[in-house]
Amino acid sequence: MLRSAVTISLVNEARGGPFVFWDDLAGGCRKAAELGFDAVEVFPPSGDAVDPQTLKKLLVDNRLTLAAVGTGAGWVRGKLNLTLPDAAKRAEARAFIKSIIDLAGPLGAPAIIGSMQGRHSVDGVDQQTARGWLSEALEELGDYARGYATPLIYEPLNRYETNMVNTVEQGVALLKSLNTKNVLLLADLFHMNIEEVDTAAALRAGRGLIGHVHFVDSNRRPAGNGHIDFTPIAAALKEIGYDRYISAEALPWPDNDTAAKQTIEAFRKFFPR
Ligand code: LER
Ligand code: MN
Repeated sequence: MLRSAVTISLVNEARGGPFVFWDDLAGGCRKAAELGFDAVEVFPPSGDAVDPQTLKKLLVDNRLTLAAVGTGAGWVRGKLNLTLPDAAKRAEARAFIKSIIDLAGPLGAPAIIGSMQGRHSVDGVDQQTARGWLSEALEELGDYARGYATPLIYEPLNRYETNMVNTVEQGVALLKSLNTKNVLLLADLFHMNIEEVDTAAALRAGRGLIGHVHFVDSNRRPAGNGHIDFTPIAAALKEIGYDRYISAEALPWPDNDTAAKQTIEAFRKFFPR
């Protein structure tokens, strides 16, 4: 069954970013439940910044599940990523992601690697070398997540945020080159609107390898406030049998509560049960 989720950021340095709720984990969970969301997606400052028992209690009390946990704070706070030239920094980046997997995994949720993939052709690291380091990290972290019976989610980003993987097609090629089968792709409709020729066709081409969806409009406002046509996208997700989360990673526009409300209404319109 497709499930709705909404993002909660706890990262001060990410202010201005595309997260619906901010700072208050308990308040975000309560509002998510009130509006009828199935789940929350959490963006924490680090793996140990959120007490697992507190998070578990908030989920149980609000009858929510945990959709995913983002690792992006490793980059925005710690300037860590998986393709930095310094081996010690790359190792720190992997340890950071493992700490997020250790938080999310026991609650049945995957960690997401987005900005932690870094970029090639900066600081003297060529494309092939960066690709090798990224692949090695995905192998190790994908196997690590398997210990919790959760996938690892890898996110293609638009060209202004990375030059590693920008499209679903490139993501599929990367995943197919790995030995681990425990890494799945994140289809972020904002990034796809910039990079894909045809978002619905790209989703169909990702059949079997799409593990998470970021539900958002062309301008990163909540779905319904930009120019993305969600009808063919919803049809493509149905056609490929996608049955995981549709998660609102969108700007809190015009404000947090309205963004959440608009998103759950759009979810119900485009993904009726
Ligand atoms: C994270 O999910 C994402 O989409 C990135 O654009 C954040 O930098
Ligand atoms: Mn995203």
